[in-house]
Amino acid sequence: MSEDVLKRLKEAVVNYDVELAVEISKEVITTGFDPLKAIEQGLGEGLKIVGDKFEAGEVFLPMLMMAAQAMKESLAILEPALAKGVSRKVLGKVVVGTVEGDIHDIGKSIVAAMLTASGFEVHDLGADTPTSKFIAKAKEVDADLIGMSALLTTTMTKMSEVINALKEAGLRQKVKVMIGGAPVSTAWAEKIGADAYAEDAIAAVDAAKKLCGK
Ligand code: B1M
Repeated sequence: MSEDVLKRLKEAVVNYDVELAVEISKEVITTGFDPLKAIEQGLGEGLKIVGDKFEAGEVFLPMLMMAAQAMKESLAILEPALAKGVSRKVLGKVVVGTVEGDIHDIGKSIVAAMLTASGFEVHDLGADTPTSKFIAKAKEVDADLIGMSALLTTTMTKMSEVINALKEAGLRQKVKVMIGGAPVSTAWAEKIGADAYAEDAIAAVDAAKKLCGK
């Protein structure tokens, strides 16, 4: 299968064509094309285009939702292929979630899938995760790392709330913190006292390995 699959995946998302995106994703699996490339350079690029159009007022929320649906249904097919070849040795225990008030979960789920595929034990709390849930889960599983995602400028402040709650629980020395998502940055990570910022899923795996001493 040639690189034109990336173009076709991108176009399927841009055209809100859920069925076609799913069909091409199945083709990705059967032909052995790189699933991460399909997600990031195909589907993800399409979603970026629709997001920009949404911001410019050229498309409305229902269309954005259809594009997101195309990405989510395709991810359900592609994600299991990311997990192939997982090493049995657990590199670390990671609690991941999108912060409270934020329902964007596509990027977070890709990061969770890549961490799992790379050998981490991942506890995914989903989207709209209250601060207390991050802390309770970290305690319950004896986590090495908390990974938070935020896609809204209005919700990224929740990340510092989680870090403060970790300090209050006496866990900050033990539990490292990684953040990601479109509005956050290295500068934001430094400002709130997070240990790392990761731009994408590959960077998230690298950062998680460093933070867990691997
Ligand atoms: Co919304 N949305 N959205 N949205 N949406 C954005 C974020 C926005 C930038 C669109 C825009 O205006 N251009 C804008 C935010 C503006 C801002 O705050 N600056 C926005 C808005 C305003 C909203 C609503 C408020 C719209 C409304 O209701 N009026 C609403 C939010 C409701 C809420 O959360 N309370 C809303 C809703 C939605 C949908 C439901 C339609 C849908 C989400 C579906 C879902 O996730 N289940 C949606 C989508 C799809 C988007 C865009 C188009 C795409 C986000 C995405 O999934 N990208 C987005 C525009 C954009 O980002 N360009 C937009 C693909 C994904 C693979 O990338 O999430 O960046 P990303 O993840 C990357 C990296 O960031 C990184 O790795 C991932 C893989 O490479 N990463 C991490 C992410 N998390 C990480 C964690 C890590 C490490 C790395 O460590 C733990």
